Formats: sequence, structure tokens, C-alpha cells
Amino acid sequence: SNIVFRKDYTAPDHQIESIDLSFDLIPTCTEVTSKIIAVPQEDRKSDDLILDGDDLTLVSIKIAGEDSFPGQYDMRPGKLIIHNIKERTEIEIVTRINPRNNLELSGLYMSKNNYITQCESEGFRRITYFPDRPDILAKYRVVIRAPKDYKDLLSNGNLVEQGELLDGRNYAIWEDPFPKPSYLFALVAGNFVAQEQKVTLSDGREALLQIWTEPANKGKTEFAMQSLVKAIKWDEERFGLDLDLDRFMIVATDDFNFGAMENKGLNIFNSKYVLADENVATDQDFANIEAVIGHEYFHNWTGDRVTCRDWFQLSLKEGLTVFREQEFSADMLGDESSRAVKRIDDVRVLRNSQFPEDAGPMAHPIRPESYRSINNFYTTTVYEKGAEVVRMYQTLFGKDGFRRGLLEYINRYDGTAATCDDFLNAMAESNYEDLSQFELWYSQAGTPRISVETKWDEIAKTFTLTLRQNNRTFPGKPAPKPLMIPVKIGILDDAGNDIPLQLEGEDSPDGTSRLLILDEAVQSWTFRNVSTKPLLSIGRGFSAPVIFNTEYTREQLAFLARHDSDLFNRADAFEKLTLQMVDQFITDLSRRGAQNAMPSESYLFAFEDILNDDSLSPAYRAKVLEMPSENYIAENRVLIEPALIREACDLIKRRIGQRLRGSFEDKIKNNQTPGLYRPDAADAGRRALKLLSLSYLAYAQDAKAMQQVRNLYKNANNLTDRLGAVNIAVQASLPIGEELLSKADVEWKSEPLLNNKWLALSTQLRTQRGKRPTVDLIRALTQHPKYQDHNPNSIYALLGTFFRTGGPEFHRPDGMGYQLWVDSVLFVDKFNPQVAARLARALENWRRYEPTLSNLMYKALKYVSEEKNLSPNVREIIEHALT
Ligand code: B3K
Ligand code: ZN
Repeated sequence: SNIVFRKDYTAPDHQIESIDLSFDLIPTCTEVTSKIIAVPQEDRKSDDLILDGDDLTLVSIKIAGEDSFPGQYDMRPGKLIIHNIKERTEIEIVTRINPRNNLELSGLYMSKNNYITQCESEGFRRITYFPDRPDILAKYRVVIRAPKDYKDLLSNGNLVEQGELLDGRNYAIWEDPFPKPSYLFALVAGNFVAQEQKVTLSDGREALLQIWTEPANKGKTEFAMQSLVKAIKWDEERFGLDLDLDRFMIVATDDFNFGAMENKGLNIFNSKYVLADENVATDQDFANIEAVIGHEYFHNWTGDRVTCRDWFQLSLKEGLTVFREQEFSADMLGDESSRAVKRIDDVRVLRNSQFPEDAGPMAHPIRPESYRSINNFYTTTVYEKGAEVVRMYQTLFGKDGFRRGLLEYINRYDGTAATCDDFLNAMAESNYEDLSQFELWYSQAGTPRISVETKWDEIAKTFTLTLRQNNRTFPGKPAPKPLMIPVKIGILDDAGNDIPLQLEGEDSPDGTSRLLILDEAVQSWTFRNVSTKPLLSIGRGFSAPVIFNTEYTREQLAFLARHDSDLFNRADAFEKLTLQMVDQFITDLSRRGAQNAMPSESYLFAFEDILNDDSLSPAYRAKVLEMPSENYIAENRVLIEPALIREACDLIKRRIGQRLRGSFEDKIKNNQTPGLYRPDAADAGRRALKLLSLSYLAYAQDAKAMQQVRNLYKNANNLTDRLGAVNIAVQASLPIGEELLSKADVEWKSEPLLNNKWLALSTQLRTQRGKRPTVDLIRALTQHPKYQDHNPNSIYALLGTFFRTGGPEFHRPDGMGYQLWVDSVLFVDKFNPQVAARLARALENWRRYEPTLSNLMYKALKYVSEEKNLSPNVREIIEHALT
């Protein structure tokens, strides 16, 4: 397979006006008839109509109503080329496909006995021959015929007709009023139950909402439905964007490659982002469901009504829609401190997974320049960094300016396929701003690093801030240029209050937070009337996706952690303080053993101060005081030593648990959530603070805490607590860890969502001296009845989690972890390359590990690269990792 370059884009020579599809559904031999109207474009370069096809059996072609003859078309690998299309022509193509054998889960496949489609990015070509590119928008009419035990036959748009055929089979006919690219096509057939609700839209129209699930899952869709209603209202209020359909459907399936898919009017979801009740979903799952339901719904405007010209523009719809989703979730939380929790969470995802991507071999701009397999580019860079770039427009122009720009963009491009430049121009022009430099965010990869220098002149009472930006250089690429970076700052006085800010040249102070625009390599700002010793708070609210290299002392960080009026920066200061301490522990541990290492008194003081500060919400305190993940710590170190990181973290948690016992006990007592389970932010926050406290005490091997963990598992009325208890027990290596895991094995039965939670929990078991290595357990679990070896959720829960978070249990000096990785990647690649490629990414940052490990990782990568039949997906990942 070839590499595709953004610069090679050319507009299509033919458009497709409409497509009539008809399906005769049979598991191993489904017949698909596609009648398209092809329309040659004025400025075309060729009369050849180029159709894509993958894994199809061609039965017949008719051109303009006549059977075709040799010479009228040609077959090339992956293509069907029909010659001489010089005028509007009807072409009818019959193909056969095998949904039962489709384990790639791309195109039309089966989930148990239900038929499901997934077409983004290039799945439609696995259904029929078609120009499978997003800049071809056609009107769809779909006929589905299926055996009579298939009751529910769904596709995009409006149901025109349904009934029974003469032979007893069922049929349904659907018409989508909106032209769409092929990647938004969907078909579902099976037996479901639907939860239904009617909503009145802002213009008075009524729309029918349906959530379809397997009958056993009836009763788990209430929360998803509420989330959908909220999302519809939010988009009306915040952006004036209404649902444009009479019917909006969501279908849940257990077999799905990723989270969910925004097919026009017929969203298809991984069941873990739809189904919830207190026994199968945690607080985090509930929050995720609200977010993903929102995300897919918001795509209706940003993705479906305005789509992408080509796949290089993916961030146009994904970055924008992630941003919309983040704003939606934050608005649902309401109060300041909950919003800060959401922001901290989103930034953690970015720093945990996007920063390493941007610093590693897979680094790419949010608008990539080339790819081999587009499926490898549904990355945290395109999604999460993309969302940060969109957020910066709002930071620059304010909420109103952003809304104006977004609506201008939608007005200009409604019903068409657009580019990132189109979006930028709509934003720039509707806010009368020149954004030509801002454009670099789309073309430069790497996380900018900004060094920060401050100078206070006590006599002149001036405070000077100098920022210097440093961007990653890539061999063979032009030298990076300075980006346009919005930097929100504040200055604290020695009592911790914000100083009114007055720049040189200003007559009077204006506000206590300021947005500075850094758009040169080096820039300085001088503030006046700074009469007490100032302390800078920089990048408030994470105003840009950059790293600030600040040189705060411990005391300054502790001061910011206590006083910064910006809740995001408070958390950030505390996190920096913790990271510094972890570094210190790692050094101490590697030099003289563990006995003496102890967190500083000032750290413990700052910790306890936040823990007991009732003016902060429990959710916020839990978020701030949670130890950074081992991966995050790793990301902040020059050389990654997983065993040392683990040892340091465990020891720190033990020490904190020992020292702050009383405060933790108090938090456990005062954050109970008696009565009916409610997944709202307030209760979820209390549970989080309680579990956090219990966890620190468990690390201290506190006898009472162990009993509490056991009781919590037994008496909890919700999964958050139950799962939290097992998690604490295994992570803190409590003696009851294995016992709770096997209890859960028995008690959480016959429920795929719980099976996957249990598999993921098992990966957290710590390998103890003289006991069976966790890696052996994981390998054994691939034969466990809870593990479905072709199901993506199973694979991610067990192998994905282990490779990503396994720490020293995965990164073993005997290479057993990497052996499991090799075997898994090769096994999965045989049937599902998209999922295999995601697993494959676990080793890409091998160069950063201690030499013993990185040598083994290199060998593992090399071994996989020598496999001849590797999919292009996995090959692309491995080759990037090795170059
Ligand atoms: N657009 C889909 C993702 C498709 C992934 C294809 N490999 C879901 C989403 O981002 O909303
Ligand atoms: Zn999306």
C-alpha cells in the first residue's frame, strides 16, 4: 500500500448525485445492488470514473441500463475504473459480501446475529464499489431485505416504507434527505428494543429520539437518553444549532472498534458508551456516556452537515467536536470548581498521551501531511490537541466571537466538504483578525516549550516577564517558526492575592488576569506598580497546549498550590510539586535504598491543607491529590525506569497514608453517599474523595482501612465503590486483593461490560516476590471465558490496559511482557488490523527506556517488522517506531 500526501489532493472528476442501495441480508453471502448517478465535472482531467472496492465479489455491472462489455471497465487492486463517463450516467453494480467473516469490523459485519456497519474512514468500499472519499456527497435511498426473524431494519434518514415481502421476509425503505459522504452511511438489522422519547425543538418541530439495544439491555438506556436530550438543548442554546431531522437514532453494540460513530441520523455506539446503571457503570462511565453521546450528536453539524474535504482535514471535525463536547460537559457541571475538575482531566489526557505522541516517532501536526493508513491518524493529536487549537480561538475572541465564527463557518460550508483553512478564515474574518500566523498550529508538530524569566525591580516597582518559545525541529523539515500563543497570566502578591495588572503604557490597572499574545521567538512585558514581591501564575486555565519551563522553588509551588485564584493553576502547581518530590524519591531510592525517603514537611502540609479545605469541592480535592499516573511521571523523566517509578510511587503513597491518617479517616467518614445511587457530580465527587483517602490508607497497610476496603466491596450499592475497592486492594497489594478479584469473577457474571472491567482490573495485580508473574496471569486470561478473543473491548480491556499501564509487570527485564505484546499484535493483526495497530503503539517510545528494556523492546519491534504478512496499519506504526 502507498503513502498518501496532502499536497496531492485533487478534486474528483465525477460527482455522485444519488445512490440507491439494496441489501439482501444473508450472513455469509449478502447481495448488494448499488445504482448510482455519476455526473462528470466541467473541469475534469479524465473521463474515467474511479470507484474504490475492497474484499468484494463483483457480480455484474450495467451502464446506462445496458449490460456492460469487456473494455468498458478495468479492475485494478482496490479499484474499479469505468471508462468514458462523459455525461450524467446511471451505473448499476451488483456485489456480494460476507458479513459473517468480517472480523475487521469495517464495512458490513455481524455482532452475534445482528448486522452492523462501520464506514469511517474507508469501510464503505467494503460494501460496494463507490468513490469512497469524503468530498463526494450523494443522496441515499436504501432498501433492506432480511429473513423474517429480523424485525428491526434501520438506515439513515426517514423511514419511507416497511413491510413483509411475498416470500415472508421483511423489508424497509429509508431515504436520507441530506446529501452525505459515504463514510456516514449506516445500516443496522436485528432484533432490538427501543427506548423512545419525543422532544420539541426550538422551532416548535417535534423529533423522535430512539435508543436501540438488545432486549437484555432494556433499562440501561435511561441515562443515555437524558444525555441526548441535554445535548440537543445545549447545542440550541449555546450555538443556535437545531436538530435537522425528524428522527434521531442510536444503536448500541458490543462489537465495535472504537467509541462511537456519528452516521447521519443513525449513530452507532460501542455499548460501553450507552448502557449504564449503578451495577454495570462507574461514575466515570456515566460521565463518559454523557460526553460521547454529546460528541456524536454535535457531529451532526460539525462533521455531517459540514464535512471534511479529505482525511487530512480530520481535525476540522474531530478537534472542533471534541472542543464542543468538552464545553458541553463543563456546562452540565455548572460551578467553578467542577469545571476546573473537568479542565484538569482534559489536560491530563493531553499531557499523558498527546505530549508523548508529539515528542515521539509518530509526531504529526493536527493536520497530517501524509499517511499510509488513515485509521492510524485518529490520534490524540488530531482529537485532543485539535480541540486545544479550537479552544484557542475562543480564548482569543471570547465566547461570542467564537460563536460568530462557528456560525459563519457553518453558513459558508453547509452541505459541503471543507478544509481547516476554511474554518480558520471564517473565524478570522468574522472577528476582523489576521490569523495567518495562527495557521502554523495546523502545520507544525511538536509541543512548544516556553522558557519563562521574571524580574522584579523593587525600587521601580516593575515586574518584567520574558517568554522565549522553542519548537521541535524535525530532520528534513523546514526550521519551525514561532507560533501565535495565547498566554493567560496573573500575578500574586506576597499575601497570595492577585495584583491588579497594569502594563507599561497603560493609564490604570485593568483586571487581575491578562491574555498576552506571544507571537515572536522572544518577547517581554513589563507591569507597573508591583510593590510587593510578586509571584507569576502562568498559562491559567491551560490557555495553550504548550509546556512552560518555569523555575519555581518548592516554596513557590506550595504557595501557588494554596493561593492561586485560578483553580486549574492551583492544581497544576501542586502537581509540579509532587513531580519534583517523585524525582527526589527516585534519586534517593536508586542511591541508598528506601528507608529514609520521606516527603518534605512543607509538601505534607500543602497536601493536608488541600485535603481539609472544605471551601473546595470534594471532586476537586480528589483530583488534585491523586498521585500522577506512572505513565505521566515517566513522560516527565529523561530516562524511564518503570520499576523505580513504581517503587517511588508506592513509597510516597505509603508515607502520606501513614502521616495523614486522621485527615483521611475524617474524609472517609464525611463523604459517604447513603441512599439511592446518583451519578451526579456532587455524589461522584464525594465517592472520589472517599476512595482516594481509602487508597492512601491502604498503601500504608492500615489494618482498619483493609477492613473498610473489604466492607466497601461487600456493602456497596454501586459499581464505583465496588470496583474502587478491588482496585485499591490490587494496586496497594493488600492481602485481600486476589480474594476480591476472584469474588468479582464469580459475582460479575454474564455481563460483557463487567467482564471487561474485571479483565482490566486483573492487569493491575502486582507481581509479588515468589508469586506467579502478572504477565503469566494475563496470558492465561486470554483463555478465560470472560475474554472474547476477537472482540475489541476484550482486547483493549485486557491487553491494551496491560501494555499501557502494566508498569514493571509489563516492562520485565526477562522480556516476557514484550513477548506477550509480540504474540498479541501478530494474532490480532490477522483479523483486525485497526485494533492491532493500536496495541502496536504501546512500544513506540522504546528509546526513552533504560537500556536493558529498550534493547528488548527494539528486538520485539524488529521481530514484528520481519513478519511478511503484516497489515499496512501495523507496518506503518512499527516502521515509524524503528526510524
Ligand atoms: N468519527 C468516529 C471515529 C471513526 C474512527 C475511524 N477509524 C467517532 C468520533 O470521533 O466521533
Ligand atoms: Zn468525533
